[in-house]
Amino acid sequence: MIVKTEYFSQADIEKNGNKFIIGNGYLGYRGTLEEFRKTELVALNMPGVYDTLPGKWTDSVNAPNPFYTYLEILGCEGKKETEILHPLKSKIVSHKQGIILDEALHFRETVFQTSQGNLTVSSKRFVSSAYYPILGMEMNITPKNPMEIVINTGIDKEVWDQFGPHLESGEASVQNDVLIYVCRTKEKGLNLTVQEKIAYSPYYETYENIENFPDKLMRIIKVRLKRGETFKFTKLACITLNQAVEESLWGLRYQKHYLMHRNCFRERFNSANIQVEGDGLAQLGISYSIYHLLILAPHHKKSASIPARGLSGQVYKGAVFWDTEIFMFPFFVLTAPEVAKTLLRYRIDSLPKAIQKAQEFGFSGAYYPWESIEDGVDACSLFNVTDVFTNRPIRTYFKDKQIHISSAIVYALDRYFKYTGDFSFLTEDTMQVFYEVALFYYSRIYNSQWQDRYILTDVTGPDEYHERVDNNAYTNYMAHFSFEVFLKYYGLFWSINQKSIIRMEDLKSKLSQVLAKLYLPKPNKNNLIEQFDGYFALEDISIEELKKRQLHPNEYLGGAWGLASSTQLIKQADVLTMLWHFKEQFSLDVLKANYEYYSPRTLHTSSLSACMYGLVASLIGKLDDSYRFFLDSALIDYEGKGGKYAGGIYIGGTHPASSGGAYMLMVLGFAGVRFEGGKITVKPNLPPPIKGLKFTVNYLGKLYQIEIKGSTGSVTGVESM
Ligand code: IFM
Repeated sequence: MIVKTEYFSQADIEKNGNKFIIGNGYLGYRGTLEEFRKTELVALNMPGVYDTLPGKWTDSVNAPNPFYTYLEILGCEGKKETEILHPLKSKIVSHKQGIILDEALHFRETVFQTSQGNLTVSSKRFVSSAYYPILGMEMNITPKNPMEIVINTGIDKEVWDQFGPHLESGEASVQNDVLIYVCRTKEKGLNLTVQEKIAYSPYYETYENIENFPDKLMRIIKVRLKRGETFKFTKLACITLNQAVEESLWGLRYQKHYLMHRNCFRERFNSANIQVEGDGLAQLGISYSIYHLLILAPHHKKSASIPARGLSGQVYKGAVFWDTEIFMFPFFVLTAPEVAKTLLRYRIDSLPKAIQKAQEFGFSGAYYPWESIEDGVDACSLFNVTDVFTNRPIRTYFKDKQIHISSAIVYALDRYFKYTGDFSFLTEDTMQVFYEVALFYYSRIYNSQWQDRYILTDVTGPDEYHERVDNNAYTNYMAHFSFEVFLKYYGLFWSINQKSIIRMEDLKSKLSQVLAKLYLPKPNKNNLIEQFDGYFALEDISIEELKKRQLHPNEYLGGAWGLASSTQLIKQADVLTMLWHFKEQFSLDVLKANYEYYSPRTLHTSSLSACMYGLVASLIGKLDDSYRFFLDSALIDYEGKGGKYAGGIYIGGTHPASSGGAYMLMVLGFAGVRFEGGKITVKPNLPPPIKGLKFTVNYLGKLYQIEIKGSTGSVTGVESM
C-alpha cells in the first residue's frame, strides 16, 4: 500500500515531514526531500537520547543528515553559470513523494525544468528494521538531454533544534572512502558518529572530490550524462551513539541491507495489519496507523518507550507520556507482546525516579513523571505553555497535579498479564511498581471525616483545561483500580512465590477500608457523572460561543485566564475515558447519557480524545459517530490536522497515541473483541461502510485469527506463532 502526494507545495513541507516519516524505533527520518536542511525541518530524531542546555527545555537529539544531496547543472559551452536544482527555487515539472507502507520505504521523484531540458531525480530510502544503526538510500538522476551534472552529497552537519544547539561541532574525516563525522552532545558529551559511503558503477566517467565545509562534509561528483542516461548511486549510512558498528553488517552492500530491512518490516506489517472489506478509506486509515506504530517499536532495546510525538522531532521534549500506556499499548500487547514488555520495562526501570518525585511533592510511593525522559526524570516544566499575547510563561499544573499518570502504568501492566498470561514477568520488580503506585495514591488521598469518605483533592485530570480540581472522576476511579490491582497481583505473587513482603502486607491491611470508602463519583439522577466537584455549576456555553470570545486562534484555553477554564468546555475525553476503562460497571443508559452530554462540550484539542469518544460511541450503537471518530484518529497525520500550537509553544509532529486509538477503535470498538477468562469473544459494531474485518491477535501466548462479517464474527486459533 502506497501513501503519496503528486505535487510539490512549499506549504506542505512540515506536514509531509510527518506524513512520510520513516523509522525503526531507534531513529526517525522525517519525510523531507534530500535537498532540504534544518530550515525545512529535516530531522533524524533519536528518541531516548536527550540533551538539555542551561535554562532551556530538554530536547531529544537530532543527528546530522548523511543523505543531504543537491544537484548542479554545469553551464554548456559559452554559458558559464551553473544552475543549482532545488525544489524551493527551481521550476518543477512534476513531483511525487510518498511511502510504501509495508516496506517502510520513502520515495520521491521530481522532474526539474533546467535551462538544458528536464532532469528527473528519484530516490528511495529506509531506516533499517533489521539492523538499527543503518540507513540506506538510492538515487537515480536522468537528464532528458546530455548534461554535465555535479552531485553534491554528504553529511549535513547542521541540525534542526528546538531548544538547542545540542551538538558541539565535531571532527570530520575520511577513511577508506567512508565519510565520518563525529560530534558530541552538549550536556553529556555523548559521541554521535555519522558515517556514510556510496557506491556507483565504475562504468560512469566521474570526477570525485571530497570537501569539508564548516556546515557540511560533502562529496562532489562530476559526471557527464548522455540523453536519457541514468546515473544511479546507492548510499549506506550508519548513526551510532557511543557504540561501535558491527563491521560484518556495515560491510554488507546496499541491496542486501535493503532486502533485510524490507523482509523484516514486511513481516511485522503483515502480521499486524487489519484487512478491511468494503471501505478503502478505513483500510487506508488503519494501515497507515499501524505503519506509524510499527516504525516506533523499540526493537533495539529491552527497556525503552515511545515519545508522544514519536520520531517526528523534538516536540514535548521527546518525552514519554501516558499516551504510551493507555493509547499505544493495546496495539503492542496484541500484536507484538515482546515490544509491550520493553515498554513496561522502561517504567519498571524508572521506578526510582518516580519514588523520588513522590517524595519531592511530599508523598510516598511512585509518582511517575508527566513527561518522562531518561531514567524517568520528569522533563515537564511548571510553566509548560506561553501566553500568545504577552509571550510570558503560563503556570500549568500538569507536572505536579496530573497524578493519574501513575495509574496508567499499572493499567498497562494489568493488560499485559491479562492478554499474555506471562506471569514470569510478575517479578519482585514488577510487584514493586504495583505496590509503589498504590502507596502513592494511599499517601495522596485525604480522609474527609465529615463526609465519611476518602477523596482526592487538587488534581488535574485528562482534561487539562480544568486544573487543580477535586475528585476528578477519572483520577478517582483509576486510583481505586490501582489499589485493586495491587491487591490482586500481590495475592498472585504470594501464591507463586509463597513469600510475603512485610511492607506490602502492611499496605494490604490498610487498603480494605480505603477501597470501600474511596469516593467514586456515581451517575446522578440524569445518569450523568460529574467530571469533578462543581463542574456542573460552571458556565455552560457552546463551542461557537467560546470561538466568538477568542482573541487569537492559538490562545491557551486553560490555566488561570483561559476561556475554557471557567466553563464546561473541556479539552479532551475525561469522563468518557473513565467510562471506557470501566464500562462493565455502568449501564448502557449511563454510557449514552454521558456521551450525549460531554460530546458537545468537548473541543477535542488533544489528539487523545477522538478515539475515546469513538470507543464509547461503538458501545452505544452510535456507529456513524464511531466511524467519524475513527477517521479523525487514524488520518490525523495523513491529513496534517493535528494542532500546531499550545499557546505560543510549537507542538507539531506525529500523533502515535491517535494511531493507537484508531487501532483500539477498530479491534475493541468495531470488532468488539473482548478477552475474558481465557477466551476471546467478538460482538461486532461495524459502522455501515465497513463490511468485514480480518486480523490476528496474540492472546495468552497463542495467535488467533479474527474474522468479522457484518454482525457475526469468528475466532480461530492459528497453528504456528
Ligand atoms: O498526554 C497528552 C495530554 O493528555 C494532552 N496534551 C498532550 C499530551 C501528549 O500527547
